[in-house]
Amino acid sequence: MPKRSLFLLAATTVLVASLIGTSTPAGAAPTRDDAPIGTVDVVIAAFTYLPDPVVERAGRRVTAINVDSTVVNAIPGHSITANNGAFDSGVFRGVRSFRAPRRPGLYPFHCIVHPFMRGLLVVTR
Ligand SMILES: [Cu+2]
Repeated sequence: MPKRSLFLLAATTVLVASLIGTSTPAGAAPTRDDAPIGTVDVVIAAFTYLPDPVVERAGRRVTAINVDSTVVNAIPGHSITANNGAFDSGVFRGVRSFRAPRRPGLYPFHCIVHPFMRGLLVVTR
């Protein structure tokens, strides 16, 4: 892995940890469905979807953060688009949410801007 990717991964990890850390009061059990703003299910960094695969329960909200595309760089937004059309985040910068399919199964997805970006959403009951 190139040094730059490692840096981005480390920076992303810190970012996600701080987001999750501030979204859940101490001692409270997090509930994914009623997740407050700040809970992230998918991170897009260095043209990679993390984690791989993404796992979510049927019909739940999937929240993604794109840390690649900022106002100070020229990287266009990314999308999380199901290969079979079951969901589509649309192209976005920053944070975007969409609904996981209601039918459990394996949903390969890609970025419509960068077709080489591939991921898998595992939808559970
Ligand atoms: Cu992309």
